[in-house]
Amino acid sequence: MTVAVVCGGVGAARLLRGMIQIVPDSELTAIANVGDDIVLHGLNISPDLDTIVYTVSEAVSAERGWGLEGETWQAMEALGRYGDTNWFSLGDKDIGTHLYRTHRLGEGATLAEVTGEIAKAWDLNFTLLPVTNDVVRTMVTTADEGEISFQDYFVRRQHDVAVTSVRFAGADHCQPAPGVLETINSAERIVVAPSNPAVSIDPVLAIPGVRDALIARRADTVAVSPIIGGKALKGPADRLLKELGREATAVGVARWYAEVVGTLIIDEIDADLAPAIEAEGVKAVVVPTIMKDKADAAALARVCLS
Ligand code: FO1
Repeated sequence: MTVAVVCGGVGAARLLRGMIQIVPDSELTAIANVGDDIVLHGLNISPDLDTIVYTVSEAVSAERGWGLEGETWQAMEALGRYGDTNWFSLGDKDIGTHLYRTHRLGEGATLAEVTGEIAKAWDLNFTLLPVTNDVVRTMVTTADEGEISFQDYFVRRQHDVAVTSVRFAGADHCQPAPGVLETINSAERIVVAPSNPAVSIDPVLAIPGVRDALIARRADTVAVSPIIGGKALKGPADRLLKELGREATAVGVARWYAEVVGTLIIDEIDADLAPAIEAEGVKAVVVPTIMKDKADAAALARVCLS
């Protein structure tokens, strides 16, 4: 079965770790968010793409969920000496990925081309596509400090500030990367990963043509709720949904996605919310959704395709 997975970072990477166990590489395409991307120290950093590569290749830091296992931080310490930005931690090994990406983009390669090269170098053989080769930046308006960049919000402020709105700067001028719309149009199943709807999936949908392509495929599109028992497993999705005036429950997620998703997979703990989800016109499927290991991820991936 050909499968397209619409991805943010950590939750998506964990689901993909299951997908690769049951979907042949040639039939699997991940379409990933690049709204979190940032240029720091002259380096092009694409956190969600790298989290996917490192997680699926079993190299990710288990403790952090991003970056590489067994990192050292000497380059960051050296930057600290010069008083340069060091709130965004780049591990010594991870920096190699950013150096390579920056070098290849400087040579004129597209982000999709470089991403393919990076994935291959980590022995990944499924297709990993940034949603666009162009620049889109997730921007967060805070109650107290005005608009700040996503990483400024997420890492520097540890997502511990009140948010009043989110926008995707530049999205209107972006084109989907080659293959993105074709994949959405032709995949037999489309899966929206358990990523943050407001800041990980919405920037993918904001690229012109992507939302409409998904609307046309709604019947074949399933999402996995990133909210379990009213809480996000990781990150600020629950808090953000509330601050943006939504319900921080699986029902709130169903409402958020109702236009593009025909089925929502929710955790057993939320079984009693199934009727309210179906009242939104979204079919609810109740299963265990917490991915503690590869076997859990494969089981959830199987449900997504069933
Ligand atoms: N997350 C943090 O909480 N602190 C960091 O210093 C940090 C550095 C970092 C470097 C490279 C990378 O690929 C990811 C990094 N992340 C860090 C994670 C990243 O900010 C978030 O996971 C995503 O952008 C949200 O999906």
